[in-house]
Amino acid sequence: MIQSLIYVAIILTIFAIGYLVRVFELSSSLKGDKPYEVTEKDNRLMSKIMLTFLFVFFAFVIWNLIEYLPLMLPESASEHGVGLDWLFNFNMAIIFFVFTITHILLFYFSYKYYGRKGNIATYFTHSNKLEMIWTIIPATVLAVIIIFGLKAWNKITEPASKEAIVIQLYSKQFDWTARYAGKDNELGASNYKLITEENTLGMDIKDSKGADDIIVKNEFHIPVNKEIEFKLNAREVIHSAFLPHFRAQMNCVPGMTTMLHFTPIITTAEMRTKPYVIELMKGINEARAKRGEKPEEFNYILLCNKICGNSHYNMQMTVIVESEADYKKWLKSKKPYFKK
Ligand SMILES: [Cu+2]
Repeated sequence: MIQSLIYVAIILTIFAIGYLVRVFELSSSLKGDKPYEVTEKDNRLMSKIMLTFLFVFFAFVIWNLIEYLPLMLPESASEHGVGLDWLFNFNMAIIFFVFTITHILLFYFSYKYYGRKGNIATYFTHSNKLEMIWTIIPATVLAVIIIFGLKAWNKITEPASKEAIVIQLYSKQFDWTARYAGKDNELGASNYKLITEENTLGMDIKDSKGADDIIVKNEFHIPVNKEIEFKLNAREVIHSAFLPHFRAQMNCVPGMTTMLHFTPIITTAEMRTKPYVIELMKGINEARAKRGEKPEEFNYILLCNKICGNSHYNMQMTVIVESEADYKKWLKSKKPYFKK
């Protein structure tokens, strides 16, 4: 009801503005004015507004940088992520450089060359020099970005080494399950037709490879400096495994297995002692305290990055990176799924 009233109010306001403009036009024509004629005075005023906008706009950009840069992700916790961060910063540097130059030119020129009577712009139909400049420079910059980008992409998606620890990340509305391949480092077969309340991943009990598989919820552990290969699956809709601290993301698609591999290089405990992370958590915990929530410690996280339904926002799993010894101890404390 209120919504339809709002629509009616909006429509009536538009009509009212239309009539006001008409009244203004009629009164001007009675007075003999030409309301739509743009005078040099109008142009001068506009040029000053343009110049003012340039300064206000850049002040806003700088404020944004100061306000939001401290909320960026901490340094990459994975080996390939260091290169990805470099590529990201390289892109941002180019964007920021071009953005600054073009905006200064755009608004400063609008100020300097505002329309004056008798002022005629230089006119030419063709310039080879200009064509060369705006073709070769962007083409070279784009080629460099694409070559570096492809190299980075191949690093994440090429087949993992044989020694990589295999972990399945199984996504469904709205949680994650991790399955470790166990001693044989091979995941047992599974089939969606075998899914029951007990057997949520649809594991095939006849496949001996699955006998040592370990299933964990809520939190999964990985050893530092070891390559981890993730095999990603989804039950019903497309989800996306997003590990922001490791600069990794891959879609989880029903009916197929997608893959992703990386090597973590910083343990959870080490990351918690980094000055940037301490500062970041201080800010987060101050905000939590204001809402009456308990403080929390920094943790790596696996998120779903596809809007997959109403509880998508809370589809997450904690990732713990620890020494190999601690990881082995933790894994030992878990029983294989079939031996419960
Ligand atoms: Cu999801």
